[in-house]
Amino acid sequence: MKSSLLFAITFLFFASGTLQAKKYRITLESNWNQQDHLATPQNAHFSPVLAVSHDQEYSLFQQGGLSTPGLEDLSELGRTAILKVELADASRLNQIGEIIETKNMFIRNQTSQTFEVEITPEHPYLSFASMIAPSPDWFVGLNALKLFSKETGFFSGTQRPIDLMAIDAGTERGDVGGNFSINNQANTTHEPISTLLGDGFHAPFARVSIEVLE
Ligand SMILES: [Ca+2]
Ligand SMILES: [Ca+2]
Repeated sequence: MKSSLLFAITFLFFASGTLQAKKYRITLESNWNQQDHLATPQNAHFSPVLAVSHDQEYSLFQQGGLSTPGLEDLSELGRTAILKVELADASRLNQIGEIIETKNMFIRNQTSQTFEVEITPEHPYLSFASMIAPSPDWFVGLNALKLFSKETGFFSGTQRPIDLMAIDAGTERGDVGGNFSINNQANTTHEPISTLLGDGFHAPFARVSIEVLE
């Protein structure tokens, strides 16, 4: 009796220990090329990635939804300051786990980058965004990829690379394939966030793969 109770306590201790957190390595690889995307400007780059682990209340972006001022500024100019204020607000509501920010990735001399994000049962989702730069208001990103669930635990192993198509933040005009310019007219009212279609948008701009770190 005594030993089985001890076993139960020990088991619970280890079970909860493994439930606490896991680190994931995220690899973002550029696929931006002249042939698929009609042009690769001299300064073609992906702006600093802003990545977060979060709960189900928080949303960095959602297809069909409207951009927040923070996502607008990231998508149009690659800036993260406003988004970080929004994240600080969400943090106060305990919606945010970890926040990671990388550096610009100029595709002439760097075509992939990695960063690590910690996932916990409390903040089981991964989201990130990075501007396709220069562009009117286009970005690549992931919205709420679930890496932990109560039923199956932490995602383990390696996620096959996910294609990241160009997403329109809906805040600026000029959404024509090959228009890699930041000088475009604003949309007077924001349009829903949507994947860009047509010439220059058929192929992913980047791919992301995710692997658990033991
Ligand atoms: Ca747009
Ligand atoms: Ca704007």
